[in-house]
Amino acid sequence: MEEKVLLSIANLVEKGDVKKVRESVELALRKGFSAEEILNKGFMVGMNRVGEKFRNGKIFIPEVLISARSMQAGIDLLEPHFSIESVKTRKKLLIGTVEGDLHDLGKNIVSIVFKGAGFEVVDLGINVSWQKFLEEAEKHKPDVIGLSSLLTTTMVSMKNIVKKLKDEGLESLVIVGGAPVSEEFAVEIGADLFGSSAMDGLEKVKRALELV
Ligand code: B12
Repeated sequence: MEEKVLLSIANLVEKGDVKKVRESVELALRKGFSAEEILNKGFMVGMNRVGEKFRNGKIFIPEVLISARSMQAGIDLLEPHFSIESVKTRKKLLIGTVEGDLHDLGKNIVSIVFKGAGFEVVDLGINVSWQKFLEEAEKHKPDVIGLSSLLTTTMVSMKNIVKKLKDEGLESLVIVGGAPVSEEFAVEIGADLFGSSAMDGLEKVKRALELV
C-alpha cells in the first residue's frame, strides 16, 4: 500500500505528465522513499512500459519523448537526494552517450549518482565521437571514463571508442553501460568495467579505485 505513490510515479511517467510527476516525486520524498526506490520502482517501471508499447507499435516517438521529458523532470528533483559522501581524494568521471545515440536519461542518472558520491563529473552529452572522448580525456585526465549506449547499432561505436582510448594508452578506467550492454560485451570490447545500473557502476568503480 505504501508503494502506491511509486506505482503512481510509474503511471505518470508513462502518461508523460511533467507537473504530476514532479508533485508525486516530492510526495514520495516527503513520505521517506529514497531516491533509489523512486528511480527503480517508479521511473524505470514506467519507462520500461513505454519501451514495451513502443516496440509493439502502440505508441510512437512523440509519446516516448513526452515520457522521457517527464522522467528527466523527476530526475532533476532527485539529484540533491543521492547521498553526498565525502571521498578523501576527489576523483573525476568523464561521461557521454556514444556516437549515433541520442538516449541520455541513463547517462544523466549515472552522472548524478557519481556526483552524489563526491566525484567531479564532466558530461560530454550525447552522440559523442571517439575523437571528442579522446580530446576531452587528454584535457581532463579523468580517473574514470563512462560510456553509455542504448541501441544495439551504437554498441559498435562503443567498441570503437574503447579501442581508441586503450590504443592511446590512457590510464583512465573505462566503464560501459546501457540497456543492451552486458558484462560479456564489456569484456569482449576490452572495457575495464560494466555497470548494470548507475549504482552498480558506482560500486564497481569505487572498488576498482580502492575507495571502499
Ligand atoms: C526514452 C527512449 C527514447 C527517447 C530518448 C530520450 C532521451 N532523452 O533519452 C527517444 C524518443 C529520443 C528515442 C529514440 C530512439 N529510440 Co529509444 N527508447 C527509449 C526507451 C523507451 C527508454 C530508454 C530510457 O531512457 N530508459 C531509462 C534509463 C534510465 O535507463 P537506461 O538508459 O537503461 O540506464 C540505466 C542502465 O542501463 C544504466 N546505464 C545506462 N548508461 C550507463 C552508462 C554507464 C557508464 C553505467 C555504469 C550505467 C549505465 O544505468 C541506468 C539506470 O541506473 C527505450 C526502451 C527501454 N526500456 O530501454 C527505447 C529504445 C532504447 N529505443 C529504441 C529505438 C529503436 C529508438 C530509435 C531508433 C527509434 C526510431 N525509429 O527512431 C531512436 C534512436 C535515436 C538515436 N539515434 O539514439 C529501442 C532500441 C532497440 C535496440 N535494441 O537497439 C528501445 C529498446 C525501444 C524498443 N523496445 O524497441 N528513444
